[in-house]
Amino acid sequence: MSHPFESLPTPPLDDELVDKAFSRASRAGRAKSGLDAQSSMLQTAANIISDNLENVVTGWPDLDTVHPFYHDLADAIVGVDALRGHLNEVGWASRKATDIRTEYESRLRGTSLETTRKHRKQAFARLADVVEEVGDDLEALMNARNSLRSLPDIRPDRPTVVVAGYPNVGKSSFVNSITRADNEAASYPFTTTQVRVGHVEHRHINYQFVDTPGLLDRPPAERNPVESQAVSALTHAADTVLVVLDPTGTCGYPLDLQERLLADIRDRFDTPILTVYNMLDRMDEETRSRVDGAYTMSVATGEGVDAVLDAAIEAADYEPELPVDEQ
Ligand SMILES: Nc1nc2c(ncn2[C@@H]2O[C@H](COP(=O)(O)OP(=O)(O)OP(=O)(O)O)[C@@H](O)[C@H]2O)c(=O)[nH]1
Ligand SMILES: [Mg+2]
Repeated sequence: MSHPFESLPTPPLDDELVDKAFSRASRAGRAKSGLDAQSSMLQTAANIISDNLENVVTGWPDLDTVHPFYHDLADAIVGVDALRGHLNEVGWASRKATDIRTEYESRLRGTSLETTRKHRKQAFARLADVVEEVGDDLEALMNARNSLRSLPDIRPDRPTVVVAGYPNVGKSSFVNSITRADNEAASYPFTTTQVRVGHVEHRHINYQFVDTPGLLDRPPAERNPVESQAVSALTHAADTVLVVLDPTGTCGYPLDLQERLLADIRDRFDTPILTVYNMLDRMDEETRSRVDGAYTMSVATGEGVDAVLDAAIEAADYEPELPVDEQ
């Protein structure tokens, strides 16, 4: 498993679940006769409803204990409080189905077949109501599942370099040039561009480089609440932030704007921040002297790229945790 929301089960919709429960129940009923048939129908229908609803709830990871990166990400995408609310409702409905079964089981006992059948029908109507009551919750959980299952595979416990900077400064070019060809590209539901996660192997440790189009590429004030929450998620995953700047203006943004973003990122992250001036191949003498002493590179020619990579890996400074309890 790669991330905690990857294998969420598909919740049934309310109509589907009621149909399934009642058709299994009538099959179970046909195998018996008289009072036994009615009681078997009740048990089957209630159990199917109760079990299926319970499986919906247990299929979700515990939102209190998932890594804060995934917690904040889920919050950005679907809202954790809303999610909790839907799961609580479905859990309630599962228990309610069992309660209805218990309640009617005792009523079915020792009555005439006609009364038994009447009670059983009443029980079915109440079961259907209970499921219908959580129909909206099931639908919301279905949507949440669809939004969360195909997230980019970022493992927050691994050393992670978040690559930030204005659009067109060369973030993706850098990540592509240093990482394996099989980089995973995936979309977050809140960015229009694709998030890429590149992997670099260094001394048997896998470092993740996360490209962040649409998130860390402009002033915080221009981010909507969902994007801000996603940035918050990134603060839990990042071990260092590499801010790429283009001092030549090729990207279309003046350097002072880009440097303001750098200051914002320093405020937001309490990890080491590494800055690199890209487009070295396009810098004139004046620009070169302006950035003298800082990291510079040209992704286009490859100059300086390895040094930046080494610096990023060192800044991420990953020390594998030693097992505390060796037995
Ligand atoms: N001359 C020159 N061009 C570069 C360099 N690095 C990147 N480019 C070019 O700049 C353009 C933008 O590069 P990208 O890597 O797409 O920039 P980005 O930061 O990922 O942009 P967004 O994804 O829009 O945020 C591309 O056409 C690159 O080929 C460089 O060092 N020198
Ligand atoms: Mg890009």
